[in-house]
Amino acid sequence: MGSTNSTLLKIPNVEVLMQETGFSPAHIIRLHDRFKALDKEGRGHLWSFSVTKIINKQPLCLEVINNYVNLRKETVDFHTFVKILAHFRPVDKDRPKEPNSPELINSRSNKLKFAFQLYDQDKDGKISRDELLKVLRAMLGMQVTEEQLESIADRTIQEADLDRDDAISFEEFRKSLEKVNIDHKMSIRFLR
Ligand SMILES: [Ca+2]
Ligand SMILES: [Ca+2]
Repeated sequence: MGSTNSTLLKIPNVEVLMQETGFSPAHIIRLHDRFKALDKEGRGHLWSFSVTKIINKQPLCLEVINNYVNLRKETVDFHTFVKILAHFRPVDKDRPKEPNSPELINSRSNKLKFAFQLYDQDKDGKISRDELLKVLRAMLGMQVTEEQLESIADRTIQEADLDRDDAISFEEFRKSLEKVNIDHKMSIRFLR
């Protein structure tokens, strides 16, 4: 227990972080170890990281997350790192939500918002065809030709774009995923 506490004590605002993300002390310590292993030069932030390397599992969206940092050209400190991963924490079905507690990062609507942000790189509230293409390219890479990518992008926009402005708003995005089990697709078991 002694070493456990000392790791936690080294993390600033760790209590807030646990509250916001719903991660247990054991999760936080494990993620901190992973973070330190990735941050070889000890700078306290990462330029990029591969979630697949961290978790060894590949739900649908993970390839996208792997490119998250690269596309944004922002660095990721430990808190951001934990918060990114917290979106993938499965919902605790046996732990009822306390009435006044803030919405957890891993709620369905936050998972959707996070996924939307991955696409909406210029943060104008809409996914443009170019943005969609960028993510598809990162996700599918070499497996498909540029022509196929463009046709997937066009089809995706056509299906989701209800107001015909050639872009996907958050509302359109949410509607197009209404029947998808986001919790299942965006969940990772962090501890066995
Ligand atoms: Ca955009
Ligand atoms: Ca639209």
